[in-house]
Amino acid sequence: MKNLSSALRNKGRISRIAVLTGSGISAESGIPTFRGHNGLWMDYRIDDVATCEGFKKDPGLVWEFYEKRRLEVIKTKPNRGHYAIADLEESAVSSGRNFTLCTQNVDGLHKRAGSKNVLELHGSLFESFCTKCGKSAGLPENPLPHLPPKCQECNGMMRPNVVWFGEPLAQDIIEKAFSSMDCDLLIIVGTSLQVYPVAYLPFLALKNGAVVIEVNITATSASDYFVFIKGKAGQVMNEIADTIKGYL
Ligand code: BJW
Ligand code: ZN
Repeated sequence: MKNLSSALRNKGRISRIAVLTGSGISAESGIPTFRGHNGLWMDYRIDDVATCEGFKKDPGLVWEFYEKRRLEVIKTKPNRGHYAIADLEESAVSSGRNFTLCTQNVDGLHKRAGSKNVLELHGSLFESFCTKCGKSAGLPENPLPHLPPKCQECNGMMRPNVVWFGEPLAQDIIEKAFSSMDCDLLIIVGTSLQVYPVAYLPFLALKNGAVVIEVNITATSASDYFVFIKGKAGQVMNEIADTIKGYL
């Protein structure tokens, strides 16, 4: 943690902290990541399950994909990485600091770990909305009786509230995420930074003068720009959070 300590010492007062997470933080809870060996995209074609066109072609298949993942997530628990971030938020906020957690994950594990100010940039496995009238509906903790589910209001077809390729991110959420990059410290955890517009966020933080640290088991193509800490999130995040707390 020497590099982190010296970067924080040079930075001075840390008033605004942002965290950006990806699927790697949930890997130690047993949830698969997307890319690479054992990633979800090895077993499913993006075009089939993560685009509007795929949904129009075979909504049943897409619902099965998300139903399976939702039911798996319900059986899992947040891990030490999620808890370390929630704990850091609590310390930061109680010391009068600003704290925002931007996550690309749809698994809800950060909220279950106690994180409060969470922006779910790519939606949630636990929400759906109607393709006809737009009405939102939560999804239960048990299997849905029929797939695809129907809207209670207009009988239209519901879809998962997740952001697929080619779709815009919710404007209010991405605007808040961009604003949160006006920070003193950004911690990136467990993302390959291959998906836009999220992959722009760390560069905005750098432009704003933030110390940017990246936690990952392997370097990404952007690691050279950051203070890179190699390790599993669940194993290193506690020490990182403790180091940061020393500078609050
Ligand atoms: C560990 C670990 C451990 C493992 N500890 N680490 C500009 C340039 C180029 C392309 C584009 C661009 N702008 C838009 C695009 C197109 C596209 C895009 O980015 N394509 C790229 C692939 C090139 N983007 C979009 O289409 C986005 N929409 C958009 O921009 O709309 C514009 C628009 C405007 C107006 C009108 C219309 C459109 C939408 C992107 C949506 C992405 N959605 C998904 C699916 C969400 C739902 C679901 O979950 O099914 O989001 S794709 C998938 O990737 C998911 C993830 O959130 C996202 C990121 O993946 P993540 O989390 O980084 O996972 P991995 O697997 O890649 O990485 C895991 C990492 O963890 C690895 O690095 C491991 O090493 C590490 N790791 N274990 C620490 N224990
Ligand atoms: Zn409806």
